[in-house]
Amino acid sequence: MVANDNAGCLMPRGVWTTIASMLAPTVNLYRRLMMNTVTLYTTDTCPYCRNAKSLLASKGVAMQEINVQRTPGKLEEMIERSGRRTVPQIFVGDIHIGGFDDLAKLDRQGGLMSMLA
Ligand SMILES: N[C@@H](CCC(=O)N[C@@H](CS)C(=O)NCC(=O)O)C(=O)O
Repeated sequence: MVANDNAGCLMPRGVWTTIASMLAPTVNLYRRLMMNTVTLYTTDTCPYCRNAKSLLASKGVAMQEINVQRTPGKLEEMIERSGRRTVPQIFVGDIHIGGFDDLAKLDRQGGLMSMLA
């Protein structure tokens, strides 16, 4: 019996390779965007949140803001992801930066823009 080197596939191997290479640029772009996405957990009244947003905006950094007061479940998510209860909590991709003080320190040390480059 001849070995079937396409075992388990419905199409010849070359077709899958072609599809994978066509999708690769999109997948890489998506991965890069997700890695660099800045997420801030905030509340409406928090001055540290305002400071963090101003700092990021002054650097031209796009951010995703999650208001933990207005969005059910998000306070719990923030605490789970960061281990902290104060706002803001800031992430670059999945990397936890911390609060505003931590963000400002990272920026002073030149680390923020290099994380986002
Ligand atoms: N050092 C922190 C201070 C953050 C902070 O104190 N946030 C206040 C709101 S502006 C807070 O979450 N207070 C609630 C608490 O302390 O439990 C930072 O820079 O982010």
